[in-house]
Amino acid sequence: MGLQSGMNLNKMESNSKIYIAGHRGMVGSALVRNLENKGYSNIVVKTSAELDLRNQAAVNAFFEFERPDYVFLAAAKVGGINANNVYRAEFLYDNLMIETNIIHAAYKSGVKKLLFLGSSCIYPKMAPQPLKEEYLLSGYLEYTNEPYAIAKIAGIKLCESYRSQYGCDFISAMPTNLYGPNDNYDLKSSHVLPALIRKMITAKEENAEFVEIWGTGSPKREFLHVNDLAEACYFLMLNYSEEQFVNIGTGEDITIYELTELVKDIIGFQGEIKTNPSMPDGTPRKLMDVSKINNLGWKASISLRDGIASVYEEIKEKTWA
Ligand code: GFB
Repeated sequence: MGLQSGMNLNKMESNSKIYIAGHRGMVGSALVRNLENKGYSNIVVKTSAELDLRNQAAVNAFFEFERPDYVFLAAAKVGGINANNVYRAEFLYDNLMIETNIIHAAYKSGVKKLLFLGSSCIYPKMAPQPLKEEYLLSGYLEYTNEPYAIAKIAGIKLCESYRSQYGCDFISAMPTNLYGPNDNYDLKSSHVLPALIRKMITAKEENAEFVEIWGTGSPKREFLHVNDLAEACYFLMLNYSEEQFVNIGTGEDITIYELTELVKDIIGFQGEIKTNPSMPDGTPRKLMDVSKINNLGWKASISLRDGIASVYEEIKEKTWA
């Protein structure tokens, strides 16, 4: 299959000014690494202390002053199932403010191209699997992450609407569950994979009899290494300029119990795995249909075992705060 029309109209050059919103996060930092490795030398970043992205006036002033050519919108309030479920107002408010301010300022200041990052939780809880892009808004959302999903759906619709009304080259990408360097290891707010790695390391050190996981262990999830995600975002920035968002994933999923066994094996913990059904399972399954990005010419390349092993190598000496 050929690339979509409109490709390469906006070719990022090595000296193009590129703003990466959220550069301290797992996704943003992977984007910075990826672009720097490719020789991009004019990358603009701001910490949240320097620029509060929820502040419209501050964001407008920043875009007026810096006038970036390209924007990767990876800034977001993120977390695992528990953080999404508990901090519902913050997940809705912060994410709506961040994306609305950036997308509107990008339009006003004449950004050449913007890539907005969403999440697989935008799909209806009971959508058929694998999740095709066209299933968006075809059913009810999963309760635990409904505020986050609503914010991310609004971001998709902003990009679509600014494209259709103003002709802005704003695209959206929906990654599956991510992991990699710079992840959050706080057991209350993290996603499942960093939580499992931390729990297994601690259990191994303490010679514990078991590790407890949340929920029943039966939900299925798909995991993508963030370096693969960064490569996919770069690919889309160069090669895709259409209204419809694009799924990014591996196209393979496993149960949380199987994931726990894999982490246990990699880390070498000898004890048992116990489930805790009093904690929520969330969506039963969210497997991305990745045929669109595969047909465009991009495929994930880091296997789950290799990816987890590399994260484990990086953090095994870490002391937990
Ligand atoms: O990764 P996770 O927090 O988020 O949880 P979601 C995935 C599954 O792992 C759930 C189970 O079924 C959890 O119950 N799990 C087992 C655990 N043990 C643990 C643990 O120790 N910690 C955590 N965190 N989970 C999030 C959404 O959903 O995924 C966001 O809330 C976002 O909106 C993100 O889309 C990618 O996959 O359930």
